Amino acid sequence: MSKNKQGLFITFEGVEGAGKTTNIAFIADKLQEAGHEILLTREPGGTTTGEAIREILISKDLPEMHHTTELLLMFGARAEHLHRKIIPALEQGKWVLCDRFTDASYAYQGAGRGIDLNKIAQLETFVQDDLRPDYTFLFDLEADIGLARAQSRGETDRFEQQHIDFFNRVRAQYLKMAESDKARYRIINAQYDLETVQQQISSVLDDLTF
Ligand code: Z5A
Repeated sequence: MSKNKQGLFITFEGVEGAGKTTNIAFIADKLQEAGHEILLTREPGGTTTGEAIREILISKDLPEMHHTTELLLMFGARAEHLHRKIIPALEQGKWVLCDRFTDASYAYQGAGRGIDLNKIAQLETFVQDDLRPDYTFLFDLEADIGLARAQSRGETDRFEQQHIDFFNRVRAQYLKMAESDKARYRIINAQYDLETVQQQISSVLDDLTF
């Protein structure tokens, strides 16, 4: 998809409340200190159109959405994000740190909603061609602990209202993907306190020879 990719594409995944948002900021600071130019972004969202699609996706005020619609909206926002933001940044040599990406579609729409993973793979190829993250940090913790952390912040969104079984399937799918692609995935045990989690992150960053 991009023959001129010079930067690195790093994504962050996990069940809700796992600490992605908190720790991406920590990682961005470390990488900037090391002299890298960073683009910090998120999915669904990242562009004006993508953020508008995000509002539809997380809204509790709209009628129940068909699972196929949800999947296609995720990939619609992703196409916009890739072409307008991610690919241009990678071509400029920036390191793109993205809070969730296509692995979330496999975990939530695939394992969570029950959509055939092969259909998601077809969309992945259609929208991304051969572009895949270079590295993915999986913040792993038991789904009920993550949900409790997320809920302690206040109002829940449409996804956070799902049954715990849904999030257990999401977590299992993430762990399966991490197991099958050890070169790309780095698993962070996110059940510990923030300081311990950030020690793990620092050691992964050191290993990746940043
Ligand atoms: N989604 C999808 O279905 N398909 C897709 O393809 C994509 C997304 C791309 C919105 O994503 C929804 O979109 C998401 C999946 C779906 N479902 N939901 N909900 P999102 O990434 O914006 O939403 P999120 O996963 O819910 O983010 P989050 O709840 O903000 O989680 P987080 O970023 O991993 O956690 P955090 O905000 O950093 O931390 C949560 C709280 O825990 C906060 O108060 C922290 O201070 C606290 N925290 C963090 N770390 C710790 C530790 N170590 N100990 C104690 N407390 C901690």
